[in-house]
Amino acid sequence: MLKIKIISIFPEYLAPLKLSLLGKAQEKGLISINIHDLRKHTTDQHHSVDDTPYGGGAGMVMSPEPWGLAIDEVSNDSDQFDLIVLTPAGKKFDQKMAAEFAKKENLIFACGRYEGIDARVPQYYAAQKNFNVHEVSIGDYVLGGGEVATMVIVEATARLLPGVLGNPDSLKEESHTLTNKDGSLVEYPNYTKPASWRGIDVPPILLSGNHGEIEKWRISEAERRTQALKQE
Ligand code: JET
Repeated sequence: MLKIKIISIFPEYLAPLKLSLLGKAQEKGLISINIHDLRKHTTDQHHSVDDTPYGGGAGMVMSPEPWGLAIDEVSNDSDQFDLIVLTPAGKKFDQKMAAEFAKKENLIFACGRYEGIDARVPQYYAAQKNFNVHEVSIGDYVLGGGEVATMVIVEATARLLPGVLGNPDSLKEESHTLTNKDGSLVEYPNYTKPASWRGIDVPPILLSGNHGEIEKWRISEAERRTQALKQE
């Protein structure tokens, strides 16, 4: 079973992880998701999690102490842990990375806020022999914090685990259609009944029953769409 721990100063922000596909997967015992409040690991009067940046500049930086205590609490010395730090400066998340995360035993997500987490936190855990540290971005934009990015990665990862999807053929289908020879994402257009809707007909080839020709048409449509996206 994949065990996921998420550390955040806004644990309620992650409530949607109890719903739908991920909620069912937890009920079935296929994954566990535990959310931890960073503020519980503060030791000062005001429960502060941030401080002014060394070297000056605007904004605040998250202090290393609560992060160290929180990560130590959700880990141990005997198991292997992958620590995922969400940051716009990280490696871009994709389907391949989701498949790698889906093979792991223990994932810990660190949701930073403000101007970010003290850089010694990922550095420290990267030096621990039972930790792999991944600085990951979900795209080139800045979020208020890592919570939404964490939900994206958890959802994309969990649906790849055996038993999580109701219809496992959907995954097989994806592995054929999602990636072309350049490794970029492609999708063909989908249609269902009625055959004619508001004057628009479903492409007749899809009603022909000729599965060879349908497959060829879908591949060419997917390639056409991928090309069109590349034009910008
Ligand atoms: C993000 C992820 O904005 C994103 O991530 C959340 C975030 C916001 C502000 C600071 C921050 O710091 C992380 C850090 O790591 C060492 O300091 C993270 C945008 N695309 N993907």
